[in-house]
Amino acid sequence: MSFIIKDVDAFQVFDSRGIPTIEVVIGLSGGAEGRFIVPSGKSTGMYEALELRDGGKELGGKTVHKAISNILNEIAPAITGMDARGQAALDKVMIDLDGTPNKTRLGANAILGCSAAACWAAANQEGVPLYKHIRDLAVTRGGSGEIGMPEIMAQMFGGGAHAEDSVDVQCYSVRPIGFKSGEAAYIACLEVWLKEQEIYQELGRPLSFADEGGLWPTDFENNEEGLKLMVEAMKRAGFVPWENMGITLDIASSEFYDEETGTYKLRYDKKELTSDEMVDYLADWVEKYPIVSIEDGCAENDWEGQIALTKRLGDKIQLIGDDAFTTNLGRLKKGVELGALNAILIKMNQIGSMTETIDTILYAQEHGYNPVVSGRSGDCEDVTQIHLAVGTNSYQLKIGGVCRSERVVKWNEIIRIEHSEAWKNR
Ligand code: 2PG
Ligand code: MG
Repeated sequence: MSFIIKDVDAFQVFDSRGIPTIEVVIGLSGGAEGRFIVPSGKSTGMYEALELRDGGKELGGKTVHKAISNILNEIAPAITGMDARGQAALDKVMIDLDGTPNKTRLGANAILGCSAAACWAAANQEGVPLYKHIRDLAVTRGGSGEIGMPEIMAQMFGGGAHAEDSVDVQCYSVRPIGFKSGEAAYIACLEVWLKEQEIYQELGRPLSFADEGGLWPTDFENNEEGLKLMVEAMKRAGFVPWENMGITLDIASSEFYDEETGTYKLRYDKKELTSDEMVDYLADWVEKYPIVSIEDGCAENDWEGQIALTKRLGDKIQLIGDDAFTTNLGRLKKGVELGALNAILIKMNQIGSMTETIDTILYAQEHGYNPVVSGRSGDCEDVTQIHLAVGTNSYQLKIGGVCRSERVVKWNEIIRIEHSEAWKNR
């Protein structure tokens, strides 16, 4: 009975932006422990499960004391005595205890903290890497049991909500194509990154950084300039655009979509575009630049735009839904029915439990939508996303820039896994 949950502890820690979040520690009767720190977004989708914060004066209202008290006083008594290997049963108890569709009573941050900490505890008690335990969980939910190292993308410029008052586009990343390992792909991104900094210095721009570690888009002429700079840096680093290096963009267009007028207000380009014009705007970029993936090209409620975008570009490039799907199975099903987009961003805290996250990944895979596991702008030293991507054989990974500890800890985990005996003998 060594997998029985014995203790649940939770306390406030801080993310990469210095914003409070929750760390949960779960101890099992066999002596193993699992811990997890909940990530947090800035450009959050309106359909995400609720991140419970206190409001009030302390730390801008961002403290998480209520969510922690919910863990200690409600969740802990409900899950103590349960088997940590029974992830689905555990998550169901917490979801039922919350009793709301969007986890608004206990908080998705409280529930996910316990869900993922229990997952780590079970893996640690069993003495296996987390990705193997997640693989086994996925099999119990109907998964094939395949594991795999995801392809990667890495941010070069951070804009939008991650660099206030700069360009509208939130994330300009490079995506290595056809590299033999995660480590080799990461090193390729670093080569481009070095050239990006060299170009910035030649232009006399400061090397300052946005929320996810990419360069701050200082003095960009327009949203398009980031694309030009990326192509230049790729070439200087010796890569061939389209052949072994591509561009991926997170437009995060819900941030500048005006629901009332149904238009996209690209402040930085001084343009106001209808949905169709927004599709044209992006299609024009795809013609001119080695863009292989676009995320949230249209806004979360603009399904017509998503469908038009998919008709126009869906057979050429990857089209990811982040705010559109929010890792929510119901929203993904709607997208599949409508033929909107062809890939889904996966963020555990958008939905709030490991089981629901895994179910959404499996559904995406069954329906030909690439799952792209993602970090958040407020992240930390936690590496769960890497194991989630590997253990579910998710297609791709998006964890922000190549530098800053909360990102590098994840790149290093890829390298660590690839160098492990367990991986070599998989
Ligand atoms: C996104 C994420 C990560 P945030 O929009 O994809 O880049 O940003 O965590 O702020 O929602
Ligand atoms: Mg996004």
